[in-house]
Amino acid sequence: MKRRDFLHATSLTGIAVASGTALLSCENRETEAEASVANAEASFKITPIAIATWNVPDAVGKAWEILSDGGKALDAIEQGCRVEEANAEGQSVGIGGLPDRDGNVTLDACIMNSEGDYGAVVYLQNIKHPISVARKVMEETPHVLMAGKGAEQFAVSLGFEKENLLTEASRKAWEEWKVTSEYKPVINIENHDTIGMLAMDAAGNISGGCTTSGLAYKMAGRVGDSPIIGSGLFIDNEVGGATATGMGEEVLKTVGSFLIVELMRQGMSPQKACEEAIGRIVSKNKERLGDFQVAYIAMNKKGETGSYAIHPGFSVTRATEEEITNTNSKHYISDN
Ligand code: SD4
Repeated sequence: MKRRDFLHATSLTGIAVASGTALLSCENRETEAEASVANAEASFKITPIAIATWNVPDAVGKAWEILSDGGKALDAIEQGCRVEEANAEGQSVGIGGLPDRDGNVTLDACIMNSEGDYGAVVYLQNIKHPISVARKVMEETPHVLMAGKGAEQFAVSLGFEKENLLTEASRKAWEEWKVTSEYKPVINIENHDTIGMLAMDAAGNISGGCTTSGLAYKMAGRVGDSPIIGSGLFIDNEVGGATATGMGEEVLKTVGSFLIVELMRQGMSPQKACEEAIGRIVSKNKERLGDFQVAYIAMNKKGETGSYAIHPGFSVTRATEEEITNTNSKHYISDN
């Protein structure tokens, strides 16, 4: 039963009840109407859910805390992502992120709400929580995307604190890298805390976020897919959402998250849509598949989820009423 029909059935019940004894066999009709409303409610029972790329139980746990308390998906996303951004041991997001070739930690993030609004920051330095700055861009400016110094000044003007994001461990890793200075992204090396997260709240609204320090030892100025609408993240609250991780250049070239949402709009399951989006990348990179990883996760309005990666090693963290789990994703390499 469609939602429109459900509302229609609900108003019919109202009419039947209001007519009271004037209607012959009214009792039966009421019972029928009640049964049909109960069925409709069952088929529309919204169960909140949060999923994220990689093994991030603390972040997804935080998001779940908010969802299970009746909170909004957007708040769950922001608060969940902040957990990993603040984790100094995670070397691919927020504080502790591995720097670019020049030793600068530069952060990218975006957030999208169920109304289709979007905010993002790219090449942000010295601010630990780019996901929150992205939300401020969305909610408090006429813009959607802010970069570098301007984004930093905007954040500082709102009271965000400036701090050194290069931890001792990440500085050491960079010093070691400089010995050879060989730029060769290693599959799943950051295994992993770059976080793409999707959540549906009890009202059935979906939001998403994505936050990262990008690829380790990237060229100064490089920006990946994560903060770019349609590539690293896309939400359409009528359909669902998708988010990406891995080699951003390949996600950008195929506008992967938008593609997945559009495929779901046409009726594909989240799983099949993720597989199709990975398939597009695979078909264009047959000769160099061994060089990089890309993975997607997706969720539709029924709360069904899917994930797919090119290589093994990618996993998805999921929080539902029952539990928080981390499961290995299916991937192209063993399917072919
Ligand atoms: C990027 N997609 O900057 C990000 C990095 C990432 O797993 O997700 N790494 O290309």
